[in-house]
Amino acid sequence: MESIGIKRITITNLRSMVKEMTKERTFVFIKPDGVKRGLVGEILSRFERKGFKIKALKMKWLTIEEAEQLYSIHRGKPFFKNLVKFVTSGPIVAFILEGNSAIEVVRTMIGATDARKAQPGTIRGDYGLDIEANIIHASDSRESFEREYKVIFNENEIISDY
Ligand code: 3AN
Repeated sequence: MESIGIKRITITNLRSMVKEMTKERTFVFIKPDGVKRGLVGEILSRFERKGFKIKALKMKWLTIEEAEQLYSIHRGKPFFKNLVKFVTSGPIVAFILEGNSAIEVVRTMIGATDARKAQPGTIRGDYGLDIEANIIHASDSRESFEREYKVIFNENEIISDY
């Protein structure tokens, strides 16, 4: 009886247990240039088709304080002021994605920071032509994710499993 019970647990749950263990979240936002150019649907669609689950989604106009918080690691760099000005120049669309190795996979999908050098097939490679107006941001580590998503989302705005 006992061994049958163990066997049943292994077969029916193994796949979902592995999926659960490899699940990771990342924070992404489409910058004002991407929103103004009408790329929201196209970009969300790429992530959905790839297999990521959207766990939270919000359109908003960042305040200067929020932008400074999001980019706090760049404070003091020569481009910081222009970066804050740029990301507050129009609304953004922010979201949290969940899936296997989300941070790494989404970074690959968005492409290099300098959109002029980003590979064709990546979001920046296909739609951007600039290092500032580079369409999209995505967390580059778990630490960045933990810091960044809290600037935009409350815990109760993240949808639990569906
Ligand atoms: P990424 O967005 O690829 O993570 P970061 O974190 O190095 O790149 O830079 C954050 C943002 O700061 C970039 N998306 C870009 O808009 C801006 N940025 C970075 N480096 C420069 C630079 N040398 N000149 C102007 N803007 C820059």
